[in-house]
Amino acid sequence: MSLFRIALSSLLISQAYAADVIVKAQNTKALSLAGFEIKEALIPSLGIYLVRDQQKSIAASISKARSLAGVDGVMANSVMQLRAITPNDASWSQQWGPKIIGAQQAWELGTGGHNSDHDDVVVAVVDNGSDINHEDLKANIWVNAGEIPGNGKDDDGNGKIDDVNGWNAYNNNAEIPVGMHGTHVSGIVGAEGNNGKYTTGVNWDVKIMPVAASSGETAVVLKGYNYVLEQKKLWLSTGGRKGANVVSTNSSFGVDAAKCTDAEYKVWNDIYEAMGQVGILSAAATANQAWDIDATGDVPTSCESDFIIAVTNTDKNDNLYRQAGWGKTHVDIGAPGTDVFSTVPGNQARNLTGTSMATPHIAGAVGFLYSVASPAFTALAKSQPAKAAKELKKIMMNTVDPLNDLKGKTVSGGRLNLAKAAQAISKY
Ligand SMILES: [Ca+2]
Ligand SMILES: [Ca+2]
Ligand SMILES: [Ca+2]
Repeated sequence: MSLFRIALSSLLISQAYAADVIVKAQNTKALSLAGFEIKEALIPSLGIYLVRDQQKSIAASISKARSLAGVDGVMANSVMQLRAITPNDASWSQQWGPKIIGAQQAWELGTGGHNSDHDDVVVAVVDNGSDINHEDLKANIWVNAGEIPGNGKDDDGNGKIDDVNGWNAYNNNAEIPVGMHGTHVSGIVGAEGNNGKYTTGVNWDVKIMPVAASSGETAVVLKGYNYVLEQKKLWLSTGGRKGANVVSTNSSFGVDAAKCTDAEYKVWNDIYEAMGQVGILSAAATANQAWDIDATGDVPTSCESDFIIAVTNTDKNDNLYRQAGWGKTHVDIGAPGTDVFSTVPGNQARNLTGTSMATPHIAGAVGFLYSVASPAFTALAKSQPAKAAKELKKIMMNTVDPLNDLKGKTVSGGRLNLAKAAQAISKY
């Protein structure tokens, strides 16, 4: 129960074990005489016991125990449940996505940002750029602590000049373009939550690393991913003093009907594997086509790496969107992607639809799960990052809400349930 970070005053008494009550008594004699079975001494030094009797209702048992001499206090043996949290963001009412994945319950365990060792959790949004000055994003954009902005020097020695917030692989510089698509995706991962403005991301708090690299050109894609890979390697090798604790990439782009095994795309799989080895899962959007991509192929979602989480698009009725790919072997999971309200450039927000919108729910969830994971999982993520990543993916896949529309069409057969995944990893 202590796993739930809820203030005692906010507990919901939602359920109780029939006829079990907790009493504080000077001794157990009167209780025994009155027919109470002393089940357990909970805190012997304070005279607190768990007792049971044959009354049909808790209220009757409580009232009977209260009537006894020497009994100082009686209460129900309540079971706590995760209480739903409602953030105050202006457009929350339009955000069906977080609601359907159980984010409100998951947020009882934490709202993102840091792991149990207080390290920042970073999600790399590999896209066409991001409006890093958007009022609902700027607090959650990653900052490279080792880099002095705008001095024309590579202060942290990673070979990239002035890379303060991320990287632009199109132009080989640190200027992050303001991309509409990437801004929307970024907001789904981590628009600042509960600040009264716009929307909330899956994470209220997280560090988003914008990497401009979504492209049909493999060279650009590889350079973008390589930036992420090198930052994570640096973070691991310096014990967190340099680099970035990237746990997930979001890739809401791809090549329709392409085979990952073809020579020109084979290296894509290699980079997902390399990132996986340092504990980075890659959430990838499958095609916006009513296709079985096991048959048609797709890059990257038909690539074989275990570190890819291939995502398709479900709507608010938990149906597979009419223009979204599936694949029993290659498409892992569904997530909200239809009419998703999120941030767009110029301090705006709007609805967009696509596997592009589904995928950042998963990338955001990966970041979120690292933030609520148990200390044992955090330790594993440092000592064996690849194993931790696979364990996290397995938990996410095993805790989905099964959907008729995704049965036999996806590996997991369901849509993300963030609350269940969060509870599982918090007990890892
Ligand atoms: Ca640098
Ligand atoms: Ca610099
Ligand atoms: Ca907000």
